Amino acid sequence: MSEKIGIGVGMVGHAFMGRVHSQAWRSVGAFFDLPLAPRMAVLAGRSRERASAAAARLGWADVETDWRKLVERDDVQIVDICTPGDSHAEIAVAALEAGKHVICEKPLANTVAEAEAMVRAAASAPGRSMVAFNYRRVPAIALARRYVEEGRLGEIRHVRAQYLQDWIVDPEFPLVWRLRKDKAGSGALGDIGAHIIDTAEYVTGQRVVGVSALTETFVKERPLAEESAGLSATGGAATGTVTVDDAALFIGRLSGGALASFEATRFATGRKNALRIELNGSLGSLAFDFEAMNELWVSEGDSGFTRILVTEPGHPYAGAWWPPGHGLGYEHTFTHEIKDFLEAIAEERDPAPSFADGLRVQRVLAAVERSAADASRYTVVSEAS
Ligand code: SOE
Repeated sequence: MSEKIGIGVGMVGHAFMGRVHSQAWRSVGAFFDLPLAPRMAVLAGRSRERASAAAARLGWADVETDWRKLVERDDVQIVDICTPGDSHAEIAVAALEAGKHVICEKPLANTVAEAEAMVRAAASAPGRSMVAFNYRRVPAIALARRYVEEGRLGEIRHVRAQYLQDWIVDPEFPLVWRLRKDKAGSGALGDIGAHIIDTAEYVTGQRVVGVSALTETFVKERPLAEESAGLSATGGAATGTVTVDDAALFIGRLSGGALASFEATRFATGRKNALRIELNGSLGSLAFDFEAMNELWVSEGDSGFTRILVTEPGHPYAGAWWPPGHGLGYEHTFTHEIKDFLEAIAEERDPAPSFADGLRVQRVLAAVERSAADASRYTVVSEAS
């Protein structure tokens, strides 16, 4: 085994994304033979008590209560941003200017202007930067891309992408930060729609070049959140206004000529984390659903769909883990992301998806919002009663 060079990591935020990133930093070196050995140097969170408890539980050596202190530390070479979108740009730009490598949760920022500032900072900084679209690192999705690259589907005509969740169907579910425009930028659109835009672009190798959209906020008032952890929360009697979309539907054209449809909703009762994509090409089709994430369905010729269990040693990432058929979970996608990020740093090349890729997705999100807000793009058939 080659000699490992240590690299210090500082992570900002320790909620759902912080927990899953910690798991990736902890386990990546045990499963992948990497040139760099990450050291979990410091975790930043505003409350010392809560950050210290999280650091002890998740494996971080030290704690800061101000992310600026973390960014300045000499034992930190990588800054991992796991905060809501309203702080991404400020932290990322400061970290890049301090010469650090940066990995940042999605969507890259809350606005196109912030994302552009991040891309500018990344372009002039020595550090490498990556936006954390983890679903690219699902073995079945990486295999789907391989099939498209090999030409096995022929010319791609249709892309059908959906991201379906149901965790806010209950109108009494509180107004957590993901339902506030000032914190999250947008709702289902940016939180999960961003993932399917990136997944569609990644798998097809094509860019979204135009969209037409509808968005809706079904529940407009919710109890204010008192406590929240991950996607669970409790609220009180006071209520507040939901300032983001609950669902976003849009159609689009891709740069290679494919027609695409996208649906992002947190109101798909019964669907928990159904990131789905189907591609139809001139020679074949592919279908994937994250709720059965170890499977890829493929149709070549006129065979109809058959299932591939994506757990063979030759499948992307799979060989590092368990024997065939034993399967991976959500957390592994983050381990793969960290592995790819560390390899890019060691090889002095830009990782993918880059901040520029994140900016492209941000521009699609903004175009969807513009389209949905433009009544002239919507043809009324009859007035809703
Ligand atoms: C909530 O919708 C959420 O946690 C997203 O924020 C994540 O990006 C997605 O992976 C799972 O769902």
